[in-house]
Amino acid sequence: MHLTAASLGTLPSSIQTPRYDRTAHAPGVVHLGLGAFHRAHQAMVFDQLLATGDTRWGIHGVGMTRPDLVNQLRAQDGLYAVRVADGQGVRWQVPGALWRMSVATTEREAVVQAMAATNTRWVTLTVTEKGYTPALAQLLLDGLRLRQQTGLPGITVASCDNLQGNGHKLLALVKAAATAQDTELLRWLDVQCAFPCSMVDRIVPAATPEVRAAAQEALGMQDHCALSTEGFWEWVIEDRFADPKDAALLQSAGVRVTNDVHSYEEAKLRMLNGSHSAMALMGAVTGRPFIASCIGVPHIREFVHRLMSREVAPHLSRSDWADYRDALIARFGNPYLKHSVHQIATDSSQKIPQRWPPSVLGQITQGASFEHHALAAAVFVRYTLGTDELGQTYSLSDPQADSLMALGSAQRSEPETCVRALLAREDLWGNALPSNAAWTARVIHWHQQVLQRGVDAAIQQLLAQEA
Ligand code: CS2
Repeated sequence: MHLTAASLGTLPSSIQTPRYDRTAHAPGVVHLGLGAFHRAHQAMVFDQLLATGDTRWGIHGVGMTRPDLVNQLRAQDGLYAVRVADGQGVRWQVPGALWRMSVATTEREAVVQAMAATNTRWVTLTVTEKGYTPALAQLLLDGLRLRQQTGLPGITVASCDNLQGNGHKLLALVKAAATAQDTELLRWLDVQCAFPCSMVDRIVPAATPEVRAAAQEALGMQDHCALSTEGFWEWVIEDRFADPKDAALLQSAGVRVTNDVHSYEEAKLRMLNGSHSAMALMGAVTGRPFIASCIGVPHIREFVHRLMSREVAPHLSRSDWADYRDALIARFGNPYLKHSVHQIATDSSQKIPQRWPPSVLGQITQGASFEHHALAAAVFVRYTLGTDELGQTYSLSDPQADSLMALGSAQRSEPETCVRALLAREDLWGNALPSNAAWTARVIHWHQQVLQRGVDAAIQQLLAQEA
């Protein structure tokens, strides 16, 4: 037996399940990007709203590229279990907000129609950093145009990806896809639709066989789509909605609605995601498989603590950063989250620009040390070799994989040339860092240490030097 609407009633009573009717209403939300993150974060917030009797938060989930996942979810009627586990305890929940599913690549018309459906009030997006393409803009524009032509009201379109100013970026992308014939549509977009910026946070590793086995044990049936996450979640969204009444509703479900998303976004991207990328690359090169295995090593833990305290925090507008840092270090150590370093190292070329350069530039402006970021950048260069320090090979999963590996391939024979070539790329470092001689010199220094003595010794040397 596996998890479906029909088998829901036979689950153990300890498992929280949806008690509302999942079939009587059309979805009110179209979500693009049906990965693990959305299903264990926003889908659970919408589940909470549905549980209050507000029927407008059912989701039409769109897998951007993965028909296999959509097929599995369809076979389970959109149901899946989530293990919520940390030092506070372990519980399982089956959220019920996912009502319909489509695949963007093969069922594009269904997605356009869904965005233009009468009941649709929101479009949310978690399509990852590399997903912000003209093709995405065209898809959104086609849906919105159909809505406007049908005379339907505007909607809220909320980007929830790890990009600074994500709402502004999405609106600009959509507008760039418009043609000369779209003047009316653009006016309608400005007046009737809202593109709020938002910051979403919850650590949700990609599903693993281990989690599926734990689900089978807890549920007493198979669940091919089971996920694992932590208790913590945060969603901060700009107070800018097509329907202003949504602000109070979201707040009632624990969402923070504010006009200052920026300070939450920058803190999250540079503290959480910035540390994540540094640890992921260190773990990948030293052969440590998970974030928890990295933060469990005293010198890596100390490195991350100092990276955040000394090089990130001085440039944040969020004043409670010390509590935030300590909470993050505890979250990274959650033993239930087998968060693979190679998963986080995926798409590093798209992630680093948001995560590291703003802090480095802040330190440069203040004449302060950026050694921790320089070492992290050196480890990134080392990572492009595709072989860890134990001699095991791995492949780079990154839209820039070929060019990164080509630049990094000669690093044992010509280390300095390789570092210079990688640091010269403005797509990674922005336009100010590539010409900064001090930054380049320190990354070259740490890269030499990493190659000669290994990542762990380089970290220990840095800690001793900067004590
Ligand atoms: C991670 C994020 O994979 C990554 O790049 O840094 O997915 C991280 O787990 C989330 O942003 C946490 O909210």
